[in-house]
Amino acid sequence: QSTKCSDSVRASRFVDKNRLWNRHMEMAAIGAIPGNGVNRQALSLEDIAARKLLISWAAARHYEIAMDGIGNLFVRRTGNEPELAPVMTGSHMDSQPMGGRFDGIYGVLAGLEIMEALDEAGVQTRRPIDLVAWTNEEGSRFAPGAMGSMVFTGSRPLDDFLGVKDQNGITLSDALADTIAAIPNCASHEFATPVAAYVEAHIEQGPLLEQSGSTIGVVTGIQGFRWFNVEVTGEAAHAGTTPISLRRDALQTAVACISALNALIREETDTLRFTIGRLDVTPNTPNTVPCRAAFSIDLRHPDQVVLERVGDLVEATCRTACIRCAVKVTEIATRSPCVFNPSMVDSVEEAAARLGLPSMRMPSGAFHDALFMHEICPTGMVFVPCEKGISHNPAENAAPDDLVAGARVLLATLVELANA
Ligand code: HGY
Ligand code: MN
Ligand code: MN
Ligand code: MN
Repeated sequence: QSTKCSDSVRASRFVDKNRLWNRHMEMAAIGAIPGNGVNRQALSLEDIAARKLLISWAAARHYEIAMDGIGNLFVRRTGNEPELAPVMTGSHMDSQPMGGRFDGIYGVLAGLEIMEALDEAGVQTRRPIDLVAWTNEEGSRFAPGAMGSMVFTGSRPLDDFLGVKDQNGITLSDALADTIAAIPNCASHEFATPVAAYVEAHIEQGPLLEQSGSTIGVVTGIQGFRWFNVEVTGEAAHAGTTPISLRRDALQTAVACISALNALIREETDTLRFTIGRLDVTPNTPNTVPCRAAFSIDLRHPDQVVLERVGDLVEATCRTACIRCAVKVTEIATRSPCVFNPSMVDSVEEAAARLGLPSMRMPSGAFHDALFMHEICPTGMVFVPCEKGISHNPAENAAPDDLVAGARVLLATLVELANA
């Protein structure tokens, strides 16, 4: 083994299981909800508190801290050749409104943990190592998700998102300004700075790893997705006096659209993922015929051809189902499936092998910021199991031993890349 390689195995022993677990519990106390869950939505007071906590830990180690124009938070552990492009790791700290204690935050805390382990092992790397906490990966408050990594990588301009409103009518621009103001004296970070390689650690959010008995998921790629908003406009009317034949009932039309879409989806194989997670009704009272109904569509598949074919049928299907209303279908985000660079997949697999950890290759059903980082640099992911594959649910759970194993693989992978 090269000295660097044995360095990474030796340093991986400094990854501290208790420190990693206790930090998860400290973070989980921010926005805690019943059932061991968290509600820490993007750019909320809870997100700001989590950012401040992360900064306090990073500042204690004298790492450099910076934030870019969409609030992505960067922590740098410098290298012997600081002018070189860094290797980067990270994930997100924002959660679903009924989220779990590990989705996203694990990748951020594992990234911080490996930096501290390298300090304690006295290991320096050629390249700097950057940790990033991406803004708004979930897209639950401000849709779509992965805004931070989309803007950083240049996939979408910041201007596309500044006017997006949450359900209380607050714009992303205002929430972002409040977040940046709450974290003063933060150095600024540019978009699209060079990155030598990116590796993200994440819980699998599915059952395959746990079922297989492997500890480490060597992620081979991420399926593609298309997000749509469907807005139906009808006419408000009195529930008691208006005959059915005269109604322009937006909710009835939305229900008709949804059943037509379900009929379309039933023709497809079960590898297609189709979710209507949000339905807003206006005025949302029992005795007024709804004048507006809007619903979300989250469509995913590993094959771009299927994603295009089915996604392209959404608008026509809704139009046909319409009953005397206006229907507006907007595609708010899309990303083709990605297959990670084979050398990155090998790096993660070899790191797990060097550490004697059982691993299996697998695709990701969930999207991650890695899906966008893949566009600008060699990218890989390390999965660890989560209990029964439950995620986006307060019951989401992971075992301390698995979390530390994933962090050790992350360390060993990043050290190799940072010395390449
Ligand atoms: O929706 C996703 O795939 C991610 O968990 N936000
Ligand atoms: Mn996530
Ligand atoms: Mn998620
Ligand atoms: Mn993610």
